Amino acid sequence: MRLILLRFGIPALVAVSLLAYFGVPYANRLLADWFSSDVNLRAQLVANSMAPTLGTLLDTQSEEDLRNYLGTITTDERLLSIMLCRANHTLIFKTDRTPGAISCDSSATIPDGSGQRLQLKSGSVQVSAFPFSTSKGVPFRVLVIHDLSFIDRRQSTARNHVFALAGVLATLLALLVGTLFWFLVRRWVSVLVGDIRGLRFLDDAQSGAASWPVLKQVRLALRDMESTQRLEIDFRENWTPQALQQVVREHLDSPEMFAVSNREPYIHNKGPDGPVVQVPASGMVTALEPIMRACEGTWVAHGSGSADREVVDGHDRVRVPPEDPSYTLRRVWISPEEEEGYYFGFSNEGIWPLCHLAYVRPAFRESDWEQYQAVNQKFADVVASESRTRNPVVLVQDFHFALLPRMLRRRKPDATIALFWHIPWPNAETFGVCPWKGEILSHMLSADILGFHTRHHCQNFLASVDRFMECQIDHEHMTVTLRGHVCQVVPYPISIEWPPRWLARLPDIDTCRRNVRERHGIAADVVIGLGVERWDFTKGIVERFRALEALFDKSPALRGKVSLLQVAAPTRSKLPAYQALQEQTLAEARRINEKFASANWQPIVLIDHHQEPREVFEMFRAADFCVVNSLHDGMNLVAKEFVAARDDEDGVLILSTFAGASRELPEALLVNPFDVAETAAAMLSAIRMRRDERRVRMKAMRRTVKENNVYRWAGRMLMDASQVRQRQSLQKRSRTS
Ligand code: GDG
Repeated sequence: MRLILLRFGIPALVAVSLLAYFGVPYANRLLADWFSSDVNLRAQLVANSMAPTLGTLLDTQSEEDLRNYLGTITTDERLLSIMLCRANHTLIFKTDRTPGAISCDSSATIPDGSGQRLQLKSGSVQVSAFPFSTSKGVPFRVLVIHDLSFIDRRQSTARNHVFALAGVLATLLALLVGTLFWFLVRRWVSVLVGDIRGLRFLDDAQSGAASWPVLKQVRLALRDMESTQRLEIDFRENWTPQALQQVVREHLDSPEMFAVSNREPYIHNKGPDGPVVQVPASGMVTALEPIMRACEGTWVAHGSGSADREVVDGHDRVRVPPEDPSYTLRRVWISPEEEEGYYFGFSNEGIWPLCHLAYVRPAFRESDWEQYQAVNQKFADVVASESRTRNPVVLVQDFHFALLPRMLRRRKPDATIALFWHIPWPNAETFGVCPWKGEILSHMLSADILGFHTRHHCQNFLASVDRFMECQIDHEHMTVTLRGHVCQVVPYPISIEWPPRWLARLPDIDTCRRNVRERHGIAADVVIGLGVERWDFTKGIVERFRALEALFDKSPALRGKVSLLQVAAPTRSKLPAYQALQEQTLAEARRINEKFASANWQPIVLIDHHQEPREVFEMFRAADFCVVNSLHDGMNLVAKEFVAARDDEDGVLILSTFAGASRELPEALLVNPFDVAETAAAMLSAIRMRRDERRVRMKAMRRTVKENNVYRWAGRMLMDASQVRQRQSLQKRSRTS
């Protein structure tokens, strides 16, 4: 009703007011002019017909005759009175009803043959003057006075009619204009909504709609706005937790935020004096934890620690980080059978080797797939039941939850869902060996945003979709439309917090070097090479040992002068491939150490257990060079952490070209990890590199990691999520209007 009033009532009111203001006075004036000239004509007829008789009567000077004669003439209702005046404007005679305000003298200014309208108290009159002469030639004027009150009456009737007509016309006009405007706006909105979806900016450039100038301007403005937002994100130099919070507040309107992952950020294990907290060795946790600290919200993850159940409340929730709680960890419990099938089986024996070109054959078992589906559904249900709002923002992490986007969408249709894939995406041919490729792709495509580390991974994903799905792919805008749902495929290179929080508690570089040497038995004059990773076959640990062996083979002078300190944090140890890797690693370390070791030096110092983050960062600060020679790696955060730890602008990074990080850190010494000789040569270059070159390279890498920190990673993804939400709410409005 309000809409109708706005659309039609107001324009009609405006039109009637305009007509009343300008139209009615104009019509009044026009009518008055017409009537006045009619009355004047009538007066002339009367005067002309009286003239001969009056001439004779005036010569005889019989007042009685004049009274009788003029009395009969002024019986006409509208002819009020007649006055006869001399040439010197004195009265000869006037009939009874002559208004007192009119005299021969006051009418002297009326030109002969014309009339003048006068407004008297009793109403308006018109006085018309005509010159005549008596039979004897004496001049006199006849004033014919007409009553004009009938004109007033007619004017008022006419005004009422004009008002009524104007009202009807204005209403019709307003209806017409309103309807036209409404259709026009609807058309614009629908074209703009299409544009905003990002699908048709260029496609319909030829269409009629695109040629509407206003629409064109609005489109340009929209595009400008989007690219300004993008620039704001891309060129903001100082990405901090506060900047990220600002994005969440201003662009997303502080929504309910969820992160979902398999690995939890804090694990509570049983210790001799009660639960002990452990930060797991996981790139995903390293990246996401600072984001959740900044954005608060709820992190839903598998409760895998032996004391996890002891510390949660009645809703399986615990506030973390333990030392300064800022967000909620919601633990999900899964049975040993579920863990076996979903985690060890499908995730780690199926998808992990499928996505990494490390030449480990993926295993696909029907029973694993069933557990994978069941656990994905369990997590979707937990997120849906934890959520108190209609449209939360859900950041789904990694390959453990490929099915979650669709499962969650069914429960929360208005949620904004982003799935970030932390590992590489293989080419279509490789992905094609997965028996459930269609199900995986279609579930993933229910997300609003699919993030990968590199454009290359995005392209591999689009190629897989192209090969195995019936849907519409827009390669230019990197979108996939499946059953009307648009999913954006975007590269977001992940990173670390800057500065890493563990650095704050560490001493200066020299002290760190001393501590590490002392703790691991490395002499003061020995160059320290460092490797830190989960004990995974993709990380190239064995290849690294062989490169070290090749170095000592080729440069015997370096024996006794260089040690490789290797942290291998046990991971997925239940799986045969990982057990075999651990055995092989230990055997190779033993073999190489036996080959070169001396009384107080050994080439490889292997730490085969989990380290605290503080210890890891102390090693980064103590090392002369760090080797990251992954056979295949989505990004690799160890490379970035090493750079971040070096506020002395020293240390050399050796980096695999098959790690996503190599795209951002070309100042590292880049190697093909399968080429042992090349890796050995890079180690030699690192040992021999001059201080000034080390500084130049490290400085450049530090700038990159500082600017492209994890807050920017999340900021870009959340900005895109905010655009998705804007589009969705526009679509919704256009559907309901
Ligand atoms: C996946 C992708 C991608 C290592 N040992 C210990 C320990 N770490 C920490 C490191 C680092 C993290 O674990 C490893 O991160 P990466 O990125 O190197 O590797 P993945 O775990 O395989 O991560 C990878 C990442 O996701 C993010 O997207 O970069 O490509 O494979 O932070 O410092 N931490 C502790 N003790 C250890 O013994 N506390």
